[in-house]
Amino acid sequence: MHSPIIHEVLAGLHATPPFISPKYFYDELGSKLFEVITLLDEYYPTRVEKSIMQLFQQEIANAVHSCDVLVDLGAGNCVKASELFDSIKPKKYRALDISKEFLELAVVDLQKRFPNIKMDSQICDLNEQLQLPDLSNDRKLFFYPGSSIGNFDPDKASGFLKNIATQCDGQGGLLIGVDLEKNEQILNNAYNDSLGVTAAFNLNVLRHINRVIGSNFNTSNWQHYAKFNKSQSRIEMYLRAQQDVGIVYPNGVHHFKAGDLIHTENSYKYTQGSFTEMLRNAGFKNIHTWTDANAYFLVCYASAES
Ligand code: AVI
Repeated sequence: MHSPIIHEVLAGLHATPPFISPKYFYDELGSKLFEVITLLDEYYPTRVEKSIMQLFQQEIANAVHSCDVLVDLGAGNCVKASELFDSIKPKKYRALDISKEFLELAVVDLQKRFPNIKMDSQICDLNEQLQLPDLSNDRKLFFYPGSSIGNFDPDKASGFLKNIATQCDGQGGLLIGVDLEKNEQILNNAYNDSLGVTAAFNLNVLRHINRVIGSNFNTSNWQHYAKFNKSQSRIEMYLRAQQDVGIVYPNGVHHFKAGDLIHTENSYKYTQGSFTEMLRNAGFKNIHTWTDANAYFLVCYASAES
């Protein structure tokens, strides 16, 4: 019998079309590769989001008003949240992420720089129901930057936002960054960078899967493929088999033909209107929005208070 995790991964590989959950991108190397992606010329979201956060720092702080605890959903290296500390002045900081080693090191480092903010970390998979031990009475500012919301399908994204609105329990809110629809070439370039870092990030998922299920994927047999799907308004990322391959795992083998695709990620792009409507439908009462001069990216503060 396979463990539930192995079972889940194998079910994805045997599905039509085959898929691997994007959560498997973020092992130690994958988290580092993602950090490098955020520095690439073509990958504008991180840079543009940062410029919006800086330009409107005071307006954002005024909208947020006060914050007992900053709950960082998908903290990564915690840099983005730390850039809010001076203006938002949280009393506590809770960093959530799926990648344990990476997160714990980042929080230890951050605590040294900000000794007056109480900090802790929580390993969690945001695909599962969110639980926040010990924070039930605190006024929370949820922070979900980087357009990670775009990696959920819209139904799942709605459910996630509803869950956050419920956790706010009538106080505090959500500060969130969302990538906007734009020229297709700019979108395609952002996921097909000239240094091949996104390709390495995508291929690395196979190394992670080998460790998780004991398979023998060879990254040199696979190629990165990413393209904007206009009708769904999303970047789709795949790994394409370059030749016929048989993947061996304990108790089985799975054959892929040359040209077969494994789907690894969707990255949905929203319009300002479609996203703010989603926030309202989730139960948030007041929505503040900020964008850049090119309208590439949107930052929203969705307040749970009327
Ligand atoms: C984490 N997430 C918002 C990134 C995105 O743009 O969808 C992940 C990524 N995939 C390829 N490049 C970056």
